[in-house]
Amino acid sequence: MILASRIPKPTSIAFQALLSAVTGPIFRSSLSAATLRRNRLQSFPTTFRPLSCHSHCRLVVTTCASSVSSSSSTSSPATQRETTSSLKHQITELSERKAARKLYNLLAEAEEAEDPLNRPDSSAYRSAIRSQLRLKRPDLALDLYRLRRKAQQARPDIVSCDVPLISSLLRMTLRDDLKRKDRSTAFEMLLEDLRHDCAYIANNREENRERLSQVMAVLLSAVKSLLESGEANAIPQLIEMARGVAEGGKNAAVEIGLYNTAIRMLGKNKMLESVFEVLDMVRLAQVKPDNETFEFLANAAVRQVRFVKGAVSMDTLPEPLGAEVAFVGRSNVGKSSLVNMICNRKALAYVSGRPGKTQQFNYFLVNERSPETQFYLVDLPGVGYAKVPIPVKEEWLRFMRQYLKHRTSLRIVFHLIDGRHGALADDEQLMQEIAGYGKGLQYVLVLTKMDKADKQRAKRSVMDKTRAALVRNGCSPDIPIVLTSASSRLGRDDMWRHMQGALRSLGSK
Ligand SMILES: Nc1nc2c(ncn2[C@@H]2O[C@H](COP(=O)(O)OP(=O)(O)OP(=O)(O)O)[C@@H](O)[C@H]2O)c(=O)[nH]1
Ligand SMILES: [Mg+2]
Repeated sequence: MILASRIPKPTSIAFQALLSAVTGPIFRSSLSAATLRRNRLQSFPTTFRPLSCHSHCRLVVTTCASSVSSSSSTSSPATQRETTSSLKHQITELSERKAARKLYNLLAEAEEAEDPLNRPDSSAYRSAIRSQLRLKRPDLALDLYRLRRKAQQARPDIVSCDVPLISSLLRMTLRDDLKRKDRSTAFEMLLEDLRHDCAYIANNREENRERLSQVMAVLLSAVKSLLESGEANAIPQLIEMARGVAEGGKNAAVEIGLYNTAIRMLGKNKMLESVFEVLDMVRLAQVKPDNETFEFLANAAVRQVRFVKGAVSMDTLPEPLGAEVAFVGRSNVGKSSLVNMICNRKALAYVSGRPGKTQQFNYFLVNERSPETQFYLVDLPGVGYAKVPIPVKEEWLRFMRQYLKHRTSLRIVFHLIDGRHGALADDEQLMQEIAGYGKGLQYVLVLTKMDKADKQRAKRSVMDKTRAALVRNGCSPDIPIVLTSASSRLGRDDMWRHMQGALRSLGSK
């Protein structure tokens, strides 16, 4: 009855993980005749719904009520409507009287009713749980949710996963002062249900456009709540789920503000790896990042930065730290400007229209107070057209060659080339040298001042020419090329993406 062909191929490991929880039982229909007879749904078409249950999960088929005989039922739909409305009336009344415990008992007793049609339905549960939350009784709200969950195992008419409800519960559970242990048990349960919903969405993307965004919003706000309550352990799980949802493409789009908040909060909690994962989601969900996105990213990656030293020879270099990132290129190409852009600072490195401004290897120490993520950014003097005496220029060049070749803590070299002109003779020479430096060094080409080369064709042509120059000079054609502009701040995320490798190897979370 359940056809494997209706289940789209999972698109990621994350989804495979999610799906592995449900695929086993997919081929076992849990639809018994009795279940079908009990099915009271008025309007559901034939569809798959994941059923959350405690130890194992199943997919059940809910079927159009009209096609199902209800011969075993003693009550008519009219009686059932009466029951539901009477129950709802009592829920409202108890809620107004703030009788939280009685409200719980009401549902618990109704759940025991002999005739299944007299038991609370999804909407009765939802309104009772919401009342408990309004009455600031997350403990009872959770107890009711557990009751509903248990009932759900036998009754496919109870909506399997109610995202808005789970969202409210998550928020309240995390905000309210439940005991830590209770909170984490509740959190695990809610997360499990959400995971089932994610699996369901993965299988039924098209029918679930709205749900994609809804789940994404819940996951992102759960990230925020967890960080606020200082419980970051579950975050990787949440992020993995959100990533799975984001792979649904633009259907999972929620406003950029929600992603930004997650980035900001994760950054504050020094969870840089997760920051990049959220950035990946932004891209997957085809949401347009805004200025805040990059600002929060820069703040997450660079918590403190200061100039520490200007070195003029190998002997005067500072003691190596975990990692070092260098910016090389012709004079005036925009190296110092890019350092400022990356760090989200205006005047950290001195910028000038006059070529040859930077005259020593300027070392900037990033994240001084977190030894596990600290590293150096090194702004080098320019090669080529510097208005400095030739012997000085030659000395810089010699020093740069030694540095690039022998500085073992150097992880990435960003080679900047003016995007308007493409690679010149000095650049080609540099490419040739770096190509011979071995594999340990990550080499990235950066085309700068792209605000001035804004025609799409010009961009394409300079990219092609640069790639050809790389190949001509013995470099791999796979060397990444990043387009940047210190004026429009283009390429901030790409620059950070490349640096992330170096930071990761420092053991940042
Ligand atoms: N329009 C535009 N101008 C830029 C950009 N980046 C840098 N500039 C300008 O280019 C000039 C040189 O910038 P710097 O950052 O000092 O260049 P540099 O490579 O550090 O130069 P040296 O220190 O001399 O090697 C300055 O006038 C900057 O304002 C950019 O992306 N767009
Ligand atoms: Mg400079």
